[in-house]
Amino acid sequence: MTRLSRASLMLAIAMSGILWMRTDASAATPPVATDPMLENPVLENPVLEDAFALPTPPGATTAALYITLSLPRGKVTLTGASSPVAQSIELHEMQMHEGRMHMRQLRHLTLSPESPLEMRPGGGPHLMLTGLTQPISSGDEIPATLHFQARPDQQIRVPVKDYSDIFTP
Ligand SMILES: [Cu+2]
Repeated sequence: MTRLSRASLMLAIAMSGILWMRTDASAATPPVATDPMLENPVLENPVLEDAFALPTPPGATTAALYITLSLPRGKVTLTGASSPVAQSIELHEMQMHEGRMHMRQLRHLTLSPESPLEMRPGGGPHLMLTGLTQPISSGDEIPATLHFQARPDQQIRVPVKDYSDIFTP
């Protein structure tokens, strides 16, 4: 390589650097709607609705808590819950197995726009308050916190309904 061509190569590299910097700087201007960056999923928080708990029979130390979680976009994982009125809140799922209802503990529950988490009595997922520090009666309101993966905690106040409000004849 001659001295001249090396110099022109260096110039070309320098020029390309300037061009690249210009391109980079223009990328910092507000992106247009077709920018693929805008189509990246945004970390949205789940929408919480219809939370309620059921009263405990005398002497019971557990209570079920139901809530509907939905999400406009993306995916979110419920990793747990806590409440000052219970030692812990477990994620449970009711499943029919050989003709009998079984309850098993889950580590987490994932929801997406296509599959919201609709907790209802009588089957499927629910939250189980265990080690209740006090009995739960209809008309009470239980404070609780839901924990999510890569999302902030969400505080909820859960009304305790009466069985007759839930199980209509
Ligand atoms: Cu349960």
